[in-house]
Amino acid sequence: MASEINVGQMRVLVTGASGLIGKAIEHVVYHEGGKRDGEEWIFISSKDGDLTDLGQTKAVFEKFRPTHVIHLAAKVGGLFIHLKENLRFLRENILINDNVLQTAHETGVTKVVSCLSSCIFPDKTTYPIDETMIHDGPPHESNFGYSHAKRIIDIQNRAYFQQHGRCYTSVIPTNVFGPFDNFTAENGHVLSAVIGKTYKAKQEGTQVNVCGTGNPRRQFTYSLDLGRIIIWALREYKEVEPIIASVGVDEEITIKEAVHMIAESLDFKGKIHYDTTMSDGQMRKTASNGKLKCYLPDFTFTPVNEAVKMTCDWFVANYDIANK
Ligand code: NAP
Ligand code: GFB
Repeated sequence: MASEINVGQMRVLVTGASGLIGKAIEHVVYHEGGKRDGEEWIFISSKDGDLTDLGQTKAVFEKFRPTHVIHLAAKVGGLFIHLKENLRFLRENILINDNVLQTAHETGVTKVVSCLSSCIFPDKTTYPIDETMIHDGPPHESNFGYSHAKRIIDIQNRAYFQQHGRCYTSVIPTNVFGPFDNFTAENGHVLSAVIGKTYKAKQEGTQVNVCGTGNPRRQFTYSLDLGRIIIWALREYKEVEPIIASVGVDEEITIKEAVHMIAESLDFKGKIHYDTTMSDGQMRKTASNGKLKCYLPDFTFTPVNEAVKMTCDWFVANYDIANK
């Protein structure tokens, strides 16, 4: 399925722009020359309107009148908040996505790029996973609420194309990290949570407690790299079907390797303790970026150790404003 897109005068609304990926897109647009002539970019957060509420969503679209939308707004978090709040992840994300996509359609938005996640793929599968496999079996139990809500975006995109010819599409990131992440121990994803915990342990001269065995494997993608890909997708990617936006399968590392990169970046010399009573979550979800590489053969990802170092440096330099 491919649709014609009219790129020229664009008023781009970025929902969820105060978060990790929104901040990365804002950086690319304003500090890497990402903004082109004829483009206007609008970055909004929940302060501009609660997108779980249809009336507030309509008011946001009436106020900003976008022609294009990058839809990032979502209830997001690491493994441990998912384990506690599957229902909330399911309901809030279903509401946000339905309100945004339907309002975009009703107000004539030409293109929407939404974010899925590699955790939504079937848990029992063959590797590497690719874009054709999203609906092939149940997702991992730890985040089934979020995963089903995200899968429905893909169904909605196909339905908006079938019934209305809309080019509403999605990208599928793997684990993302970078400046402006959620560094809290309770709700953060692994890299940001462990950065926050390691920094604190260094200040207090204590050990770092890492959850689980450290054996699960993840593909970690730097938020700035993802921001560049999402902007490309908004302008150039014409398929309704999703595209995996991630470092390649060869870049996959264990949690333990990631923790060691953090310790090195923060110059932490203390003890690292693995609490094996805590969940490992999904052991792997290795995803192929082969489709992306066909479209963008020259795209280079920031090596994970360099990106971890830059994120640690950002955290230390911005400790006062970081969400920790
Ligand atoms: P994030 O840092 O948690 O930011 C979430 C954003 O959504 C914030 O701007 C937040 O606004 C907004 N938001 C939440 N609830 C809202 C509501 N009811 N109404 C309006 N806005 C609301 O998330 P992120 O990591 O940047 O993720 C962006 C997108 O990428 C999400 O769709 C996520 O599912 C997807 N994704 C993320 C990862 C990852 O590893 N982080 C991986 C794969 C996919 P406030 O700041 O005002 O609350
Ligand atoms: O990033 P994360 O929370 O989520 O990573 P997922 C979880 C993995 O890191 C598990 C280990 O193996 C944990 O045992 N881990 C170690 C920690 N220490 C910590 C810690 O302090 N905090 C956290 N959070 N983990 C998420 C999904 O899965 O992937 C989301 O739940 C989202 O839906 C995201 O899509 C991209 O990679 O397991």
